[in-house]
Amino acid sequence: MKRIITYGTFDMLHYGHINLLKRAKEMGDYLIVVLSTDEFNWDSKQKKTYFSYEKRKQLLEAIRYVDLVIPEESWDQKVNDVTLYQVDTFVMGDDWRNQFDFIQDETNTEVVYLERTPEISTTQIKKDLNSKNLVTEHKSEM
Ligand code: C2G
Repeated sequence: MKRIITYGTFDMLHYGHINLLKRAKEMGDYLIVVLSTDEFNWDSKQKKTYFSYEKRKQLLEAIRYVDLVIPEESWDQKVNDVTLYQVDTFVMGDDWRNQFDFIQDETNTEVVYLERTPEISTTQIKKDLNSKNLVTEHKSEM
């Protein structure tokens, strides 16, 4: 059984995330998603997520491509994770290109970067929602 692993926050789940998870699963038989905890997001990524870890985990576990969701609590757990779970391939979007090549050097796990889905991001969704609110607020005052 070919085991794949990927990491992320997956806040406000969108089709860019789904495209990544679909392609990652197509590379093997079993996909592990290592999901950033609320504490890790805040302490290490300065990210305030809209959904809590439990809600983001629930969403991911409902996706047909995902076989297991475990917590990401530190930047430094990846080598242990791929060893413990006997992972064949580590997959990330190419916004992370070269950032995790050390995993290939230190373990038997292949590292693959997949092209990001353009235009969509959680940050963009938040920006668009804010700008639309401004427009609707303006209209309601007219
Ligand atoms: N992604 C994508 N296309 C998008 C948006 C995201 O392919 N339009 C991919 C990212 O490249 C990443 C995954 O979806 O591989 C999850 O994205 P985020 O939730 O933004 O994850 P990130 O904050 O980059 O955290 O230790 C690694 C970190 O946990 C990664």
